[in-house]
Amino acid sequence: MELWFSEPHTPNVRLSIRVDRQLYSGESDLQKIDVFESPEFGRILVLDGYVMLTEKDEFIYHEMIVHVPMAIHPQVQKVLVIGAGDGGAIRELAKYPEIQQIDLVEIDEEVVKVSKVYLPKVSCALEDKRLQIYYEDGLKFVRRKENEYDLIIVDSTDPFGPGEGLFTKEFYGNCYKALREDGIMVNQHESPFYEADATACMRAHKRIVESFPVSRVYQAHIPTYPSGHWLFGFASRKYHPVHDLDEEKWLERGIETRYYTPRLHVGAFCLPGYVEKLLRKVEIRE
Ligand code: AG3
Repeated sequence: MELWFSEPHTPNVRLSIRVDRQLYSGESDLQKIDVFESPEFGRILVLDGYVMLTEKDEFIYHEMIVHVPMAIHPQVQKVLVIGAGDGGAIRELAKYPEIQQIDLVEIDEEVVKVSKVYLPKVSCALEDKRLQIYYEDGLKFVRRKENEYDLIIVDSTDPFGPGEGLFTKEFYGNCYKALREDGIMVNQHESPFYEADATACMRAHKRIVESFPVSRVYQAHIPTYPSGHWLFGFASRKYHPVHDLDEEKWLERGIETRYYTPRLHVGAFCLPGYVEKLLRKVEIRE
């Protein structure tokens, strides 16, 4: 018998991945959690029917969400990560010795538990001594924070379900406040390609532009996400995402990456014409 996992990317398009078996299926208070084993992509973490990561392509997403801001900010000591209970972003952050503290705020403890058991290659740094995990809503957590973090990484799900609050104006405003005066916020920014995703993308961009003095978007190719073309938001209180890149300094650290390079960093901010146009539409401040 053939077993396939399918995620609808639009009402008319689906991505199907052949699976060998289902390793885990469960329901937390917040969402359905599934883990599959597949011949092409290795293990796959699925929340409420949507692919969060696969072992084969997660390095692209996690390297891009972490190393881009880390190569810009001269001295990141304290980081807040919201979402990301799978630990992929933490694994990349753990490569930086200068980081002293990482606060991870994950709304669903089950995601952490399942990832620790079924996704050891992704969750391997969740025992890092610098890491403190809080199981609560990121939206509420940032409300209480002021002038505390050098970097905030928003590794959310799509803008519906448990992750919805992480795409609101209130949330971005609170992230701004929670950052130190030269802090950076990076968020997963959806895809510009299919209409519904593009709308979500524009809405998020508008709210970030209104909340931060510097706000740019960069891209990566992530095969298992809708359309394979994915965006990230770079918002900052001070630093420019390209002009403030210190290529030599980043290379000196000798951090091993498979996707990210400082050369790619610069190129990632060069967006296709139609994406620039989409974003420009919402950049005009009234
Ligand atoms: N978070 C973003 C996943 C978005 C994927 N969307 C989809 N498949 N429709 C990924 C979490 C990885 N740490």
